[in-house]
Amino acid sequence: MEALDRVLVRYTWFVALLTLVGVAAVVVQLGAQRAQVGTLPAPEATSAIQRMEVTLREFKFEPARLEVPAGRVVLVVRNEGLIPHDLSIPGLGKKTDYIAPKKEATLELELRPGTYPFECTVSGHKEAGMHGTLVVR
Ligand SMILES: [Cu+2]
Repeated sequence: MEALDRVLVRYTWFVALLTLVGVAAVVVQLGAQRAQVGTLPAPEATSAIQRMEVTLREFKFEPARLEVPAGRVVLVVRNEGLIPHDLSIPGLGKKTDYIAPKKEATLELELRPGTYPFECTVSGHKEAGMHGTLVVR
């Protein structure tokens, strides 16, 4: 019987040791998670990217004049017309794909101060009024 007691005591110690190791692992993991949360980018870093919207219709851009400070801009281009259109800014070498009615596209722009004309490249649309000006301050 004495031998069995000794085995039980040893087993109890073993279980206690395993439990301690387990608790220590959880504590280390929680600490690591907190450290990760601490390294998330500050909100100011993302708010520096401007967002601008322009709507396409037959045959105009709304608004036709866009003004924005220099820097990074995401231009959201939404087609509220009845046929496909696009938005091209030749001075920046940027252009959306043709956008189907009720769909939108985005252009990510890195803008320097200046004046950049934009237009729809579908044949005849620019002449019909689909052109505008992007002014970067
Ligand atoms: Cu068009």
